[in-house]
Amino acid sequence: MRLSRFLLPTLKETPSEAEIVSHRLMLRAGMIRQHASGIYNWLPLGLRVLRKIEQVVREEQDATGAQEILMPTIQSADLWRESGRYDDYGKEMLRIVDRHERDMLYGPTHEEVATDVFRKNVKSYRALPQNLYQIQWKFRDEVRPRFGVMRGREFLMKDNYSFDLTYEGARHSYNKMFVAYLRTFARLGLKAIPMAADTGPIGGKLSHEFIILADTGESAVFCHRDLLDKPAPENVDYDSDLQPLVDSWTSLYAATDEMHHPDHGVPEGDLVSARGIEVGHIFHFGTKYSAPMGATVTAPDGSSQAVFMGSYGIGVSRLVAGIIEASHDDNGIIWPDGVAPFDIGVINLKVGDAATDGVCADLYGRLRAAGKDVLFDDTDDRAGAKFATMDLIGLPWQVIAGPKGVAKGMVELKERATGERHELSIDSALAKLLG
Ligand code: P5A
Repeated sequence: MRLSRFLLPTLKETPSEAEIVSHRLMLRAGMIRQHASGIYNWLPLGLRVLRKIEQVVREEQDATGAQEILMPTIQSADLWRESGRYDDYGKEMLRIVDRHERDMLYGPTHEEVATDVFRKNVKSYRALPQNLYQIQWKFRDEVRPRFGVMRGREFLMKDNYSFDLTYEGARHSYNKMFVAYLRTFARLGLKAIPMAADTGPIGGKLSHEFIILADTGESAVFCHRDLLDKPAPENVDYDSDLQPLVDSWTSLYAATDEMHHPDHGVPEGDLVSARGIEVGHIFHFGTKYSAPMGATVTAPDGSSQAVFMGSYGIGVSRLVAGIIEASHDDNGIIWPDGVAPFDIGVINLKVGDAATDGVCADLYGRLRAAGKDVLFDDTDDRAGAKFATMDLIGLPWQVIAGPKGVAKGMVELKERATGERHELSIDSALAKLLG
């Protein structure tokens, strides 16, 4: 992509409405623009990051055997009357009346719709277990939308719904998601800690929140220090018994302040007290929805049985902000590999100089031919402004070409995370970037 053609409305000044660093940087880097309170436009740079995160989430879900579907954003209120949540959900639910005076709503979550899909399409225990997921927009009319996409009213969530014949089966489905979440957040460059959690309006008794530690986090959290350097599991066999692996995490104390209790048993020096951002939340709630909504299957003994269910959420749009909170410096964002909007920025320091133009065009072409996402700064801005923009938007690598270096056959390669710059021959720079 040529920067001269790319919609990248960066801001030099710090926007006054943004209280936390991720919100400031998302506005300054031209990733998002507010449409209304808690509702945002995603501009090209922001959407690229959102899509990259979605893809990591999707790959880790697919690896567990979960199947992707897409449910509607607008739902019928009747389903929520069946589950008994229509009146309970309160003012966070955006209620809509259609032209036929039917009560509708913009989905804040999809337990009812998923249960309805299941009950209409699965009749026998033989089809179990099932785990269906989607990546879909939600709307919650939050009292205090704030911090940009961190607490929006409209936000993107990955949500799954699992269906099992037995409690033990449901526990395995829960454990699969527990492990998949550890892997997903690690791939996004985040250290997310599972913590015993309150179930709120989703319900059930068993629940974990996945929390990343950040000073700007909305909740106070407490955990055993050993959780901070516990590595995420690799090479997982999702058909094996995952309970020992899950226990190795949950046996170390971790709780959000609602669940924190004074007799936690952790020696004082080992207890970390910090602030955190909730990036995921998993629930097991048994037959809370399947029983009232009649989501039953025929069991092996011929009886009709309500299925055991769980639901599992990841805040995909919140993660964009969460990753920035965890990875930035005074100059801007530092994207971890795998979520960066482009892999490499190519900077032409002297547009119009034939030799420099030629080297840049060559680099741009060869990097793209090798499958890299490249942002090519072909504008005639000052060098200082170009460097500032590239640092602000945080691409992992920058290749800088100017007439002096080009005359010697050299370019500069800068790694955003370390700030290290090296002068290299064009071929060595390419080898390093493609190696
Ligand atoms: C689980 C999947 C649920 O809604 N039903 C379907 C369950 N859980 S949850 O904890 O309420 O939300 C899941 C994740 O969504 C993110 N999230 C938000 N992100 C941005 N703005 C919001 N207002 C918001 N509310 C929730 C969180 O990451 C949460 O863990």
